[in-house]
Amino acid sequence: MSWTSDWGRKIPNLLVGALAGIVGAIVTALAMAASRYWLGIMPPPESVPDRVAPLLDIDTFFDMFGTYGGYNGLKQFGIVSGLRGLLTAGIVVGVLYAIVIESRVSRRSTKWYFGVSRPAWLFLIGAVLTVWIAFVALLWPVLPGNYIGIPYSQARVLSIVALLTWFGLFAATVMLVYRATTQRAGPSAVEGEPEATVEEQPVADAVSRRGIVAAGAGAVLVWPVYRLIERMYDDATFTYDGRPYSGADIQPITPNNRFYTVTKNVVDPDVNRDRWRLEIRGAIDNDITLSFDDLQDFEQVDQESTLMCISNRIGAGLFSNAVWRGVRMRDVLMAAGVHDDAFELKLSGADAYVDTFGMDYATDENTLIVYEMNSEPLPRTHGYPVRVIVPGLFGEKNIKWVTRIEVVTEDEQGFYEQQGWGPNFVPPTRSDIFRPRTLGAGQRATFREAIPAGTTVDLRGRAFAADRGIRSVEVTTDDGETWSPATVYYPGTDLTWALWQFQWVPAQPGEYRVYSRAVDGNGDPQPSEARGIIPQGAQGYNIVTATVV
Ligand SMILES: Nc1nc2c(c(=O)[nH]1)N[C@H]1C(S)=C(S)[C@@H](COP(=O)(O)O)O[C@H]1N2
Ligand SMILES: [Mo]
Repeated sequence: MSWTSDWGRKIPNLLVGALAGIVGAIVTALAMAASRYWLGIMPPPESVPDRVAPLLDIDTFFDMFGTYGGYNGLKQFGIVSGLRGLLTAGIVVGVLYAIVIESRVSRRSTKWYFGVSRPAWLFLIGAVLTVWIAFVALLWPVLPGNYIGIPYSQARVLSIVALLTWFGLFAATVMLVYRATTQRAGPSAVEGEPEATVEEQPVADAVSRRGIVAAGAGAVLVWPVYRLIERMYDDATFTYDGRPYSGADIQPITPNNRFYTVTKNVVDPDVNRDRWRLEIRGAIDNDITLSFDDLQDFEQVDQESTLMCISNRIGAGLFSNAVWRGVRMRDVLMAAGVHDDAFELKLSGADAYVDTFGMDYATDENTLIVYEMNSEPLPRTHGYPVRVIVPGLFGEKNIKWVTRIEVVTEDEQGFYEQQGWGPNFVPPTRSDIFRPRTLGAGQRATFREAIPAGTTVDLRGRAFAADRGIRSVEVTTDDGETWSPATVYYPGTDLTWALWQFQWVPAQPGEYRVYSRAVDGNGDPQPSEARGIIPQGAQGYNIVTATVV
């Protein structure tokens, strides 16, 4: 009976193929984790979800938050699916490899290196090249990401080489594990021997023994993979992504360790400042590449300005205020010589996050490239060593860990804009109440504690109008029947929030609806109509229900 028609003996080979694939996947996972950890290269379980996230529309994106447990749950789901996908792909390729190498054609064909047949070699080479090219094409926009801050143009090459190395390593492992496990003793393995002799080898025992060794080796490698992933997990953004600055003790300037944080990353960049470069490219006369020291050649400015996320609900804390130190974007652009057909800036971070803003903002004197926050080097989580601050636009546009600024001549879309956020990224004027302590947001907030009638309540809140400034704030305690001026005790500047205060003495027990309205520096009142955060940010009153007893 011919071997190839005997399924009873074929199945062990398929199992060996699957085993080789699993070991290949584990070895590859180890290589990927090590490259990510030490070289900052984004591996597919991270880069594929990152590439796909902007392609989802906002509703799907938020539905997935619901399904997987918020942004953090979704990020974990992405990584876990990636690892599962790697394992599945490993098994599929391993089994296909077994089918190819054990085929009649393969057994009859000449052997190439390592005594492995030509068809088997061609299968692996073809698979590696196909998958590599497909990944380079799919991941093209995120390939310049590098979490230790290797400059943008080098990072793309590095990522492409890494993909080939990982896939090549996978194929080599499959080949070697398969070969070691199935290698037959005696002359039958030698090229040119008649096939018949192969059938006579009692291979089953040897196969199972070597298979156990290979499985053991694979299992042992799971440990370092696990340890590396665990170390990165400790470093992950899960503990702080989405952290608001809220509470009854809000200060004019947010301390760095309480500044709100939003990041798309599972593990944020940890940029090496000496290696870091800022590349200015695109529709300019002179390409410029700035080191951290080079930045200091431009005039240094200090600027207090407030940053707010587009998904900050009314009354919620995804906004904060700091004093930033850096240089003006327009000074750097001046040195580069921007062409007349410039349309907007396309900015990229070390994490391959991309966003854009128009030349009006790019050349505004308030748009900065900053390296200090409240007199300290930028914290890692806020963009160390350098980020962009663009007052007047939502937080999304303030690129952290910035590595590249490209002047483009056509409209391009950023990470979140692709999902359908915007197109207007100018925050509407808003105000809210943070003291006494409140629960909930928007129109459904309440004071946590009941208020005794006749006592003086020290109402405090924030008001923010992007780069338009706050002219005044009024308060109502009777659901808009009457409005009284609040005292703005911290006016800030046109670029910051203002903090206000109002002494309220409720005379009678009952339920009250308390809220504020701000007027911006242009004299325009804050919009009264409620609007959700999708797609252009929330607006409306922060209506707090007070129970007076
Ligand atoms: N490189 C990079 N920049 C980024 C982001 C990011 O994920 N990566 N998130 C953006 C978003 S959505 C917001 S709201 C702000 C938050 O900045 P912060 O964490 O310093 O408050 O950074 C923006 N810049
Ligand atoms: Mo954001």
